[in-house]
Formats: sequence, structure tokens, C-alpha cells
Amino acid sequence: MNHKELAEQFWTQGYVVIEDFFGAELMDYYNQIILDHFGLEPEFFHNDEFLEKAATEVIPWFPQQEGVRAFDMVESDPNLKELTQNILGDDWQSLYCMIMFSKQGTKGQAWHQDCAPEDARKFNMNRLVYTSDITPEIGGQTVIIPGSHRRGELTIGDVNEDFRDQVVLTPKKGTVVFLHGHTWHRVLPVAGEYRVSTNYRSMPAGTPENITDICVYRNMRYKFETNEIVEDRLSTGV
Ligand SMILES: O=C(O)CCC(=O)C(=O)O
Ligand SMILES: [Fe+2]
Repeated sequence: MNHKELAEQFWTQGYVVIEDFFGAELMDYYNQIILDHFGLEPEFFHNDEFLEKAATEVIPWFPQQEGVRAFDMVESDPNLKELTQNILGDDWQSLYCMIMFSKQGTKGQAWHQDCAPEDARKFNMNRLVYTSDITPEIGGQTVIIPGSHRRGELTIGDVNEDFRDQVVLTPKKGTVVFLHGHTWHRVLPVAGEYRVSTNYRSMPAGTPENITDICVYRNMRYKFETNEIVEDRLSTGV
């Protein structure tokens, strides 16, 4: 694995995909812990306004914040750390580990940027670990627009518009996707029994801890700390 080349790819494209980053045994172990936690019919965590307006139906879980130590193993993987260092540079930091669970028949996630794009130097980086295969049958593919981390704010419009230059990723068990928080991305609807991703969020030195508090959608900016729409992007008034 050539970390320099992968880091260059990340900075050109706004993402990089590495298959077979983690072994099947570890992924099966994680997947079972996740299923044991959620079951197949978990309640939504976010309120109805968010679910509706954000067209985002995922349930987050922060296992390390509850003392579930199993997820430290990936976090401290030397290969993961070294590639992160190559991309983000010295003194990068881990933010948190967030598992996102989608039930059968849910919408996935609409187009968004994880954080405000105004300052190109201030961003989170997702390190998405897939503990089970995503397939066209299951749905839940991750869709991204290459190079959009340099395009500024996500445009206003249909929350699930198909773009000509979008790329559909279908990660398999053990795949890791490094994804810049300013890169425009979404998740397709989930037809299979469930869909899950485990995100080890990180950030470069000098980034505020609350970098991911405000998420940019095509119709609004949403603040998770207070569960409120802080900007309605569709209204023309002030
Ligand atoms: O689950 C995925 O594939 C992407 C999730 C996402 O949007 C994120 O982690 O910021
Ligand atoms: Fe995201």
C-alpha cells in the first residue's frame, strides 16, 4: 500500500477507496456487536423535522463514548494511522467513532457536506469502515462527486438529484473509504435487511472539535447540538 500515492489521490478526488483494508474476521466481530446493539427494528434517534427535511434516515451510535472498547482496535491500527498522517499531516486528531445504522426500507442520506466549506482548511475527514458488503441488491451505496471538496458550498436543489459526474461506491466487507467532509456525498435507499457503516472521524491540527456540528444539505444547514435548522436555503427572504 503506497500511502503517498493514496494521499495524493485523496487530495485530488476528495476521497480514496481501499478494499481489503481490514480482515473478514475482525469485520464479522464488529458487525455482530453492531447488530446486537441495534437489533433490526431500532427507533429513530433524530426528530421528525430532521428526518423529513434532511431526507436522512440513519441511526447513530457512538460506542466508545459508552465504554465499548472493541472499536478501539481499528482506531489504533498502524496502517490506518499512517495513511491518516499522510493525508492530514502532523498532529491530526481523532474526533469520534460513529456507527450509522439504516433499517430496511429507509431513505439513506441526502446530498450533504459534513461541515461548512467556507474555510478550505477547516474540515473533518471520514474514515468509513464497512463491516458487511454493500451490494446493488441491498442498496445503501455511497455516492460522491469527485473533486467537489474544492467546489465550495453544495448547490441548492433537489436533495437527491442525480449528477452526471457522480460516482457510486459499493464498498465490500473490509473496505475503508477516506472521505473529505467537504466532498458532496449521499447514501442511496436501503432495500436489504439493514445497512451499516462505521466512521472513525478525524481532523487536521487546528480544527475546532465541533467541526461536524453543522451539516450542509441542499435545502438547509442543520445544527445537531441544538437540533435546529440554522439556515433555510430554499427561502429567498432574509
Ligand atoms: O455511510 C456512508 O457510507 C457515508 C456516511 C456519511 O455521510 C458520513 O459518514 O459522513
Ligand atoms: Fe456525511
